[in-house]
Amino acid sequence: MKETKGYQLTDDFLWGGAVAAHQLEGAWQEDGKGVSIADVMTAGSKDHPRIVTDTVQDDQVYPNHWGIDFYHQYPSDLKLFADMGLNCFRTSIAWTRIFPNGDETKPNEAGLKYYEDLFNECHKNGIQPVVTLSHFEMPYHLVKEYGGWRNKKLIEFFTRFAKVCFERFHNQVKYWMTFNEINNQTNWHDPHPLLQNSGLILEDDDNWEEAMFQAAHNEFLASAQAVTIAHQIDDQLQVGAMVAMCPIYPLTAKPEDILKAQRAMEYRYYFGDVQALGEYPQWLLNYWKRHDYEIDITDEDRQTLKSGVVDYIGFSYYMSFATEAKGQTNELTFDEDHDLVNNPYLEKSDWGWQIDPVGLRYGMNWMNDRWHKPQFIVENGFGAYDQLTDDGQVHDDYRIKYFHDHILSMEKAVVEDGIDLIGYTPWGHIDLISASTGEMKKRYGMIYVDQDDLGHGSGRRIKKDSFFWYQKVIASRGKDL
Ligand code: BGP
Repeated sequence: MKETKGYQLTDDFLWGGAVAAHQLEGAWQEDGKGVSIADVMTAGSKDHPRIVTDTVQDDQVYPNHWGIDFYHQYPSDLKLFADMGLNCFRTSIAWTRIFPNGDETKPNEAGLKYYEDLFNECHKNGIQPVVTLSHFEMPYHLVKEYGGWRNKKLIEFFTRFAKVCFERFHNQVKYWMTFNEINNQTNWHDPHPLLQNSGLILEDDDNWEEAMFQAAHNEFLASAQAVTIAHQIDDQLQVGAMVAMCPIYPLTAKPEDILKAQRAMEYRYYFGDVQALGEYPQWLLNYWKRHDYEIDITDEDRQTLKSGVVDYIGFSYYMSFATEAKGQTNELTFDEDHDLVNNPYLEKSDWGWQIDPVGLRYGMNWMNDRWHKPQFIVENGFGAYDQLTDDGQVHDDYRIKYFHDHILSMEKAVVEDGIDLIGYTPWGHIDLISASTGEMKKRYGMIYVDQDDLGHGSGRRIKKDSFFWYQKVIASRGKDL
């Protein structure tokens, strides 16, 4: 390991870990929980996205049904997190535990009680919960009955859910986020990720992009209204956006490549413009016109967006992208399937994710220049095939190196560049189900969970080498890297 010393961050800096309800809780049918979109996604593989089946079928594997059984094991898991030194813990509330179908008017008390107990247990362990309202899941009923987020009715359902949560948990949870990685719906054009982000199942005659813009607009409205409601309930509450930040570099200094990369950034991050600045950028209005898209946006909508701008920018950071102009293309689009090129300066994970600690600092500065909001790194991490060795341990020095380099880069952004950063919660600090593959074998944790892709195994929790390393980092407030 390199012996680099980091910068010591202030005492109020939040050091945590991050998970999402459907990737670790399991208990998919307990205490009145309804069926969420995550419950109808089967396991996939590295190359094949997870498949959505209309109803749960006996011959398919649905890993979210069992997760890592956090639903029952959270008291002992939280002790482990406290042992690691975490002072915050990012998780999400499964919408279907509170409103099983999504369109009820009365919440499910058993679901509320579960999260109340969970958050109490966090505080008992000196850990403050940080909560995402919709992390890649929503009631499946809202997809089937209403067509997902393209339907404006969902705004009412979501804000009711948000209000119930703020009212019940405002004394336990200060930092909230509305939609996880809201901008990831621009990435791929097949139905699966759109379902994950916006509950859209595309019909043959749908224009995916127009549907996506409309769904995103409805999510923006729901998010902005949630911000306003939260502040009315308790002016101490902080409600953030959550974007997936993967800076997009031009492959070369050729002006067309630079323009292409700039346009790709505009396209991928306009979500932050709307949520942080409260308005759409002009290029996008022009783009809709050029494509004859009719997005339903009223003057009242514009007002809602302006008055409900977020308090901070939560973001995930795993990698950077690179792109190049192909032919005459300078259109404002970016599609991971066609526009990504290999960056020869970077190494990749086993899943092809380019490892780029410098990109974290670059991305933070880019967002700071543009949105002028405090930031919160709510995901960062390294997915790998970990091995439990004969000594019963996991020697994950590759993960320690990844965290070392990224935390150092983050500290430079804070101390040298002056970015206002609330905290850092590495992704999946305990092994859980991968969102993209539905498998266990893509592991991010600093705590190993003895379980395979089919849910077999003892479920035992084992501290990896990275656990002890991160424990030291937190204890020294980021200095001892
Ligand atoms: C983000 C999601 C998480 C998470 C992470 C790692 O996109 O917010 O839910 O899973 O990426 O991705 P994966 O699990 O696909 O490796």
